[in-house]
Amino acid sequence: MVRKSDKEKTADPAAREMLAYAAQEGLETVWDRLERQTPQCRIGEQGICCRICLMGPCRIRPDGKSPQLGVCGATGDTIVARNLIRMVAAGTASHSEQGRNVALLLRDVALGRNREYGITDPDKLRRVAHRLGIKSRRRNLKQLAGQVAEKALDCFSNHQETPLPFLEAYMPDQTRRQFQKAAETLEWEGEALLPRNIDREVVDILHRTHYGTDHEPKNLLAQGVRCALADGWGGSLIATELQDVLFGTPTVQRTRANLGVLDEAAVNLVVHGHEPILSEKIIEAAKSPEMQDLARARGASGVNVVGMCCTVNEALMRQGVEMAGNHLHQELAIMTGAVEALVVDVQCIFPVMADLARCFHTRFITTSEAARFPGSLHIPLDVERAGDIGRRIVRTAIDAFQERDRGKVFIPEQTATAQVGYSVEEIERHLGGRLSPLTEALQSGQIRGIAGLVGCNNPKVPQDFLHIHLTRELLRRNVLVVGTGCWAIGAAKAGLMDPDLVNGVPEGLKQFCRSHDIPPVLHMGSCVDCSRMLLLFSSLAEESGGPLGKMPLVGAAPEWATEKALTIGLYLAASGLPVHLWPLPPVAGSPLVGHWLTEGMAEGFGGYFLVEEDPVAAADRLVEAMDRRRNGSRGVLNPGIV
Ligand code: SF4
Ligand code: MSK
Repeated sequence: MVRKSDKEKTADPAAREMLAYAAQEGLETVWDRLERQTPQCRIGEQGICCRICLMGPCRIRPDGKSPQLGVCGATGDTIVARNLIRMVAAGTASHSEQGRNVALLLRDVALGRNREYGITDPDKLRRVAHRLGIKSRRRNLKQLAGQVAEKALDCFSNHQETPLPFLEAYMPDQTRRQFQKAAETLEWEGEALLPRNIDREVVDILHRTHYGTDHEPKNLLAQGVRCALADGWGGSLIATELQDVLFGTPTVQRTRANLGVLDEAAVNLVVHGHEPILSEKIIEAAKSPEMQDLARARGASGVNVVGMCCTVNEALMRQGVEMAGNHLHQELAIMTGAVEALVVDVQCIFPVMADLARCFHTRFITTSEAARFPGSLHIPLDVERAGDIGRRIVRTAIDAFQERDRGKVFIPEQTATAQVGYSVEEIERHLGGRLSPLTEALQSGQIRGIAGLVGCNNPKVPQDFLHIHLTRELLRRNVLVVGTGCWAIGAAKAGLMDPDLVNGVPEGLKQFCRSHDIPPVLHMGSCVDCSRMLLLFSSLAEESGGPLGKMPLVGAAPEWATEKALTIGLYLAASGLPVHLWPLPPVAGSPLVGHWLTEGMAEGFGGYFLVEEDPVAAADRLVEAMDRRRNGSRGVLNPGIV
């Protein structure tokens, strides 16, 4: 067992304070559990174990000694490729369920079955309809919403041919042609790499990875790409676009980040997970005079709704809700003793939260039938009574306030100011209604490139360390940084989204940001909003008349932890971007798969993965890739994922 110091666990001073407090109080954290799991299984780390059938489980020896085949004869290459694309299927499914739920809600609003929600952004609805080829003239908003929702729902199961309707409507022609060329290198024909429908691509992976089916690693990986594209140009894109229609397209908001946003005097309600459908109603209820009065009657100063992970990324982009933290802050927030309710929807929620909440007065409230936890208080979201549910949840938090043990309250003071809310529309608005100033700045070299950063925290990496240092190193090299997810919260906590940061960046970037009144680090939203980055990048490529793979654009998922982050990385790399990852994905057991993800992808798609632990070296490699693209060559730089 390797013991890490608090400094090795997190780069966040508020988290360090909480870790010291947790140790003093005897409270366990994710870092303690990781220590007890260390050293982790080397065979699992390398992706060479298989549990697909009951003749197994099988494992391949990493040292080349026997056994080198599973009981059925599967090789390490097949096993690694199968395991990897099963992760991609799970990532696609997770984002896409969010998209499906939003599409179903929009359909019900359009049909008048749901009166709890409405169309907050009619202009966005018209823009989406226009993209989808739906004529808006002489149609009222609800008719239009109904047709958009049906088109979105078609992407899930009805549409059986290539490509799915949202991809058809949104993907620029030259990006589409890029995939035809890539298909040839994989011996797939025409547009076969473009997804047919989202559900089908997930099912296809589960089918072809079933015992005794597809054993050709490259064929398996090609299906992984097709499924990841169903996420980027399907499920995630649908979630982003339709959430904007229902809840509003993000605009610039000022907010604050870190545990100091918890208010000792108030009822603190933390929303956590990914979906905005319920959190919008909770925020609405908490702001109501009725709930604020009730809180004051119970001795609190009011109700303070803050959030974690991507639920807060959604809420802050539209309402300026403050960020209590990212993935590894979830336990720490409860340990402050000042949280009356932690309300979760889906994904990235530790299963231990119910037990931890019981050590305090905190109500751990689950709301999704897809995400139940033993020991939680379950208040299911019924979208037809969402207002009532929101009020019930806020009332539950207010009731818990009286049970708060004042002696157990310990809130670190740290907060940082952040300016957030950069949808593609908002970026365009700052650039005078078009993206051409950004394209020109890239072409002239005023800005060296754009990096899209995504992803999680992972206790194997000091929390936020890579997020902060890779971002700083990229800025230092005159790169505009955009991003989403827990990276965005980590960057905000570290002050990297403070608009004053512009004063410290190189001249070209500084002048560009100042003349367009944007900061050099742009918060573009939640995990599903990586689709905003995909749209931004492909629009820039379209404007400049070349494929994405020739633009000085890169991606990175430092500190990634989830299957969703891998899927995002794969659709960005398949779209033509060099994508940095750390930690190493579970592919070290197959040099063939490692080679395909680097040189193989570079040859077929233009994009590829690079793996690097050191933020300075990662920034160097990403910037070198940008420069090479600017100079017309897009070869792989220092390939070698393994
Ligand atoms: Fe073993 Fe093959 Fe079954 Fe996998 S599919 S568990 S390698 S026998
Ligand atoms: S919440 S997927 S830990 S970014 Fe979207 Fe954070 Fe990663 Fe979950």
